[in-house]
Amino acid sequence: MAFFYPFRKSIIFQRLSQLLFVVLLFSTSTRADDGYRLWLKYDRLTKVQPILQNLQGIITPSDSPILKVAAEELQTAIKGLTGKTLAIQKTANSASIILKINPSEGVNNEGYHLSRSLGNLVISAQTEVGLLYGSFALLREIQTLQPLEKLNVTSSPKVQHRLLNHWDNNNGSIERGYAGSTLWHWFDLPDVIDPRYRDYARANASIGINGTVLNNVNASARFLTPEYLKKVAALADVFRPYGIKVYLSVFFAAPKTLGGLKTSDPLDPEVKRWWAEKTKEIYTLIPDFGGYLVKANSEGEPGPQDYNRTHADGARMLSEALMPYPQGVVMWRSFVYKADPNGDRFKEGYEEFKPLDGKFDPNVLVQVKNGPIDFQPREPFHPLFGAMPQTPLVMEFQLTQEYLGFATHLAYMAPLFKECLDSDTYAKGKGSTVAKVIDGSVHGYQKTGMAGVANTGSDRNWTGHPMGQANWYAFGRLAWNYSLSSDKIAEEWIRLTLTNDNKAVSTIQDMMLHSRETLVNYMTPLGLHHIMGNSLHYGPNPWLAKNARPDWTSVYYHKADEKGIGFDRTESSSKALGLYAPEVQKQWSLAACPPEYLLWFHHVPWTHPMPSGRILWDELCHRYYEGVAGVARLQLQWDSVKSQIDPELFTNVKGRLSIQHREALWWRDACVLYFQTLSKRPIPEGLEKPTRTLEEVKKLVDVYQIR
Ligand code: BDP
Repeated sequence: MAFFYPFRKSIIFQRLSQLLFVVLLFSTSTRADDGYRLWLKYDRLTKVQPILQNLQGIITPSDSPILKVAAEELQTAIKGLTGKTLAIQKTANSASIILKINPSEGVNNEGYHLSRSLGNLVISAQTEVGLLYGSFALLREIQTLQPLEKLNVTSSPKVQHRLLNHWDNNNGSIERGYAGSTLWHWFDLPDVIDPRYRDYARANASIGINGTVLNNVNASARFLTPEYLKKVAALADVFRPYGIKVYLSVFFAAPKTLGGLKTSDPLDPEVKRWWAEKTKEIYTLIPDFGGYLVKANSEGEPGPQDYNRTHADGARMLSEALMPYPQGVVMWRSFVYKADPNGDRFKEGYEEFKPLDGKFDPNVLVQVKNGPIDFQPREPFHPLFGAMPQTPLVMEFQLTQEYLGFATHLAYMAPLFKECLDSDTYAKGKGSTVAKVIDGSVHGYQKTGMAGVANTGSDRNWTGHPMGQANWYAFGRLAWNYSLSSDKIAEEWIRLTLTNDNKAVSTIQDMMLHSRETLVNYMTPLGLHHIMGNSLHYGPNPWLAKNARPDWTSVYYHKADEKGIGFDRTESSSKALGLYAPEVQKQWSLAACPPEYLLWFHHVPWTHPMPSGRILWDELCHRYYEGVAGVARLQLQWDSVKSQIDPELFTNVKGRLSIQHREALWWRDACVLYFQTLSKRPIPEGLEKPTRTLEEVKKLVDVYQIR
């Protein structure tokens, strides 16, 4: 026995170490996913298609910075996905991924064509940047398990300027940012280049975003100092090989505050000279600088009206400074509104900008928020779309969830974006959708653009809520091609980011597709809007009646009284509905208005009959309750996919959903109990009564408002 003992011991030792190895192996293969890699994970495929197995090389026509980036991305991705290292070469002698410039390829200057030729996968485009986009598109095909044998994809972006707008400040904070602080380390730049800048550029290029406005629209003049311009130039250098241009938001009064001039009057020759010189200084450092974004005479920002000039005069001052640089544009925002207790904020952007149509230079685009008020969970499309035939309009969406539960609530926003883009303006008859206004096909705009206010920040997973990444992804995909459907984009994102398991994919897709409507139900159903927490814009606050401005209260918007609820925007009151084409007016008239938009346009009695057969009050209650039930369903669905999701990511989303459920109840109780003080009607039968009083719910809001 004694003889065998050491032997047995060594067997046990061997077995133990084998076990340890397996445990280690297992724990690395299920290593927690912190979300940093976004939709560019490139984890090993469980089944590798034969055509991929046979690949040997990547053929690229040159090693220019853009093609180097494209080839290296392909190389890294294929290595991760299949385990094979492909050699980057100039000529093909075996099955390869071939990058090919073809000046007569039937795509536009950023488009691409993907095909298979024998054992090769071919990416062809008219330009290098087209090849870069094609490379990412090919990887998307591979990652989402599309059959490569049949590869034949042609795609060109429909919109030219596809931009993220960062509302980032030079002190590191982000206005309305919920995912940490700014990505840009202003104090370290230009000497220290955070590798994350490159990953940011990769992520954007992979979805076709080609520009980034680095700083807040409430801009600091500091970004125009020589010291900061060097930092901006350093970022531009990192982004350039990814086809991304940098832009800056500018502070209108900079000639005075930074330049020491007596005025910032846009017609003053000294002021014009100052901007011309500043612009020249920028282009010396950044030859492909994209241009300026301007918020003027809005929410206290200075602007041309301080000098009795118009927005067109202000824009001209900058467009003239940019004239020598053909790629530079001015994006002038239309988000303006006055503090008029008797007015209707809905109309103000329209009333100021419509008369200026035709008065802007050709290198100016007017940037319009998707809706007339402010990034609400649901808004009708902005009436300026379709009303500015001579002025290119940039669409501005908000990806950061200022009014949609910050980074805590799950709200997949592609359906919100699509709802606006697919709306018909009837500007030139049926089919003149907002999307077709934006892409220039309705009015023949020469310049086109779409902007998304970014939801990114320094959080390791970029967007705080892991599923918030899908909104960044969806924005890029829709800016490239607004015809894509919300469910197709969701499926892509899930397969790239979370799992390729078919059952889990369809469950998560269903969650995503219902999430926004669920949120509308528990926050602002039936066309209610802007009834959230004061200034913070979080949580319910429908009773808010006093503030620095009337249009910063809730009662201004819901106008609930003992008779009924809703903002009458018809002929008999604010007349805002009259800003739309007659066909649109008809579709939102009281007789035809879908319930989703009812209280946007009409003040209706609590007993108003609804299509469901209920009276309005009962319908309102039902929607609030349905919102809470919807979140409970999201929770169950998420629990059901647990085995297919990385544990860290699963727990993160699960925790956020449980907050969302608690807060949906908070919204429901707050709104139902408050509106009940006016409607004086019971909670409909079949719905359990809130277990707390209105006073108790009001206290919750107070806690959130403490600064
Ligand atoms: C509002 C935000 C505010 C922004 C403003 C804007 O509350 O922080 O500065 O929009 O878009 O939604 O200019």
